[in-house]
Amino acid sequence: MTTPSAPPAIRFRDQGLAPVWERVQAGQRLSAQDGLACLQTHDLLALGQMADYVKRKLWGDRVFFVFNRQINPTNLCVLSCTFCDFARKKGDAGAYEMTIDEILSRLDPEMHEVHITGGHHPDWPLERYEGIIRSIHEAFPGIRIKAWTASEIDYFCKRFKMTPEEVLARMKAAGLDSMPGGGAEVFSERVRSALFPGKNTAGRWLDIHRIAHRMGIASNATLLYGHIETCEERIAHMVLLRELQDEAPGFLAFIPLEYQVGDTHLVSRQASVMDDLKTIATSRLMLDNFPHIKAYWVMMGEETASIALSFGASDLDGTIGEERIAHAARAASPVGLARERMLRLIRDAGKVPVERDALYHEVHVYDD
Ligand code: V47
Repeated sequence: MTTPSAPPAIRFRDQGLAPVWERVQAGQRLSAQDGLACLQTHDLLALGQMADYVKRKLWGDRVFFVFNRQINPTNLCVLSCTFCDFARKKGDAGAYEMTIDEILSRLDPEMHEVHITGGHHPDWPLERYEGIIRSIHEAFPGIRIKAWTASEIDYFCKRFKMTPEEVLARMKAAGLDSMPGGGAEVFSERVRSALFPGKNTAGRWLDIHRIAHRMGIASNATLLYGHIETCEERIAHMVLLRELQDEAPGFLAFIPLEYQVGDTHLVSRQASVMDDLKTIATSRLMLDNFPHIKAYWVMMGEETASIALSFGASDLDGTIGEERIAHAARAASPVGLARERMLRLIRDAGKVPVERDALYHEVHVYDD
């Protein structure tokens, strides 16, 4: 927490936002109706000022990032989600499986996080997934391991006839520190049955994160937006996450993931920069119990992510190294960024870069 800054004098073009601002200044929780007013407004600058006020109260000018590596151990997947360009079936061109040695060769002891997620492999045993965590933990004890989405945990439970508690206890004993926020997509039965009918329900995703938090495993939460979902569904998703965070705290960051059109073409064009910034700002205002909102540069692009740092975002994710999920859908961003480029993105936005680990422990403040 930093010293609260005085609320800015906001000139509203959309007077519908004025009562929202009253509530934000009074520190009151926003309703779903308020969230909709934010997401649907054309008064982007007023919305951004409100979200920036909340972000500054929490973190001042500081913006977090991590020197990390993303590992996607396989793209073989039993699911057939219609938004995904990454998954392959056995024998498909481009299908791959990484060995543990290949995974270890991508890591460097200077890193502070490895983010691991991949396809739901048709026949890897649990020991293979557990072995990935254990081998990394043994070879690089200083790297914090953020691995397996709730979707993957749900898949392990079904395949190996185990409870989430049993699977998570095995992973934790092997060296798991936290869980990424993927697999949440949009908490809407309508969208689930249209786009990812084989995947976990919203209730199951939330249950697994509840269990993880109670076991002392921190996690993140995502929202896949910019396809067939409605504004109401985006807001309902945020409300469910906020309720879970009240009940079983443990979320570190919320990450809106901009759908990459790629070859799946659920819609004809990518979400606009306006939509990206409104989603970031609205989530900062709605998720009053989440420490961080992450501007994921891989999917929204570096330029929009840098602007998002003045619209409520307090985290840029990391250097990543070799991202494959968004790039399978032809994301225009680079596959990784050097630490110096992260620093420049944050400084160009007039912010102070803070390097962190996966659990948001500070590693270095670049305030010189
Ligand atoms: O769950 C798949 C999404 C997610 C596409 O926790 C797509 O710190 C856009 O969860 N366009 C995996 N998105 C990535 C993820 C993530 C990313 C960054 C940080 C964190 C974190 C988590 O990627 C999947 C799915 O929602 N996805 N295909 C696509 N075409």
